[in-house]
Amino acid sequence: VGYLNIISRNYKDNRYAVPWFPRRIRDLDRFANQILSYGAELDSDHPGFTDPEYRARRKYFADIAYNYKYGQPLPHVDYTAQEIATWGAVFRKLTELYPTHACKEHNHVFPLLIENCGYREDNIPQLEDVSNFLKDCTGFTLRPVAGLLSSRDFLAGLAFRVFHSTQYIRHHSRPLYTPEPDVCHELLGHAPLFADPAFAQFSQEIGLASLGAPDDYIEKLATCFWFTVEFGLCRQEGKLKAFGAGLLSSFGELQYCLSDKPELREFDPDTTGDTKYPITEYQPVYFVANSFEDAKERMIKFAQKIPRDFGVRYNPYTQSVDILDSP
Ligand code: HBI
Ligand code: FE
Repeated sequence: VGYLNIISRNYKDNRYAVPWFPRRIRDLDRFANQILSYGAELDSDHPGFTDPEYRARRKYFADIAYNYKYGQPLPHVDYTAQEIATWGAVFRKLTELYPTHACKEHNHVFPLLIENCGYREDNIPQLEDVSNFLKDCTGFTLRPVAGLLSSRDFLAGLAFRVFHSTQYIRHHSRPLYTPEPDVCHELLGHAPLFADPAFAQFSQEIGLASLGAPDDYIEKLATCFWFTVEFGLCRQEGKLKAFGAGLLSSFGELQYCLSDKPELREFDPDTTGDTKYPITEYQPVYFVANSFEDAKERMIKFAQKIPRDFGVRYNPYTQSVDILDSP
């Protein structure tokens, strides 16, 4: 496919070109220096904005992620007693709700994380241990990230079964609130489900669909990600359960999402992908998936509608993406 020779980063100058995308897992190193905001730059309404000690700590975490390269062991962090206490407060509250509110896959994996990865009220698990555990289960791995990535970059990681994870923790003044992802959100919300084979496949399909896709489709895929991986609900044995990480890491919203207040709709990428959502309050609408397999099948069908003159296939032997002639 000759036109792939002109894949370029300034693709907007060239209407025949395709946005650059990673072809090998090592290529993800390129994202490290294109984060949207460096993890240490806090907004004035951030709970840690006026705390110099917290800001110094955030700089430390941002720097280790910024310098991380594929293949290195994930940086081991000694968390302070105050940071562990914050984790403990979050861990204690959320684990009260999981048996009744979380999907069965999350409840299946959680005890394994306690057993194998140091998930405890008095210990913040190391990314390295969680990543190794996930790798054994589904091939998913974690990569530290210094701040927010663009949707395009963040989704591309999923094509390689790589999840970009923050490593810092929220400010101790408000343990049950965070305006951004933190280690509680990543390890309590996201990590457990990446150990589930069907959920891992579903996530990778979103990632593969995103490679080289036009901007408007990246937006639709990011919205599908939002309403599933972040805020998804599913029906299991006739009961509504939460599987989205934004829900499984929020004591307030995890209860609210299963109450009679929000509106529920069936997950379908065609409509879900075009739904607007607020990012600073509880969701007024949730989408319900029948199962991870069904959600995955729907994502594959949706991906076929993305205008793209080539197909992609992940090659696990080389951890690279093969480009196929028109699908
Ligand atoms: N970047 N580091 C990081 N963490 C996320 O959870 C994240 C991101 N960028 C975009 C994003 N999430 C989503 O909201 C979608 O745009 C994919
Ligand atoms: Fe998240």
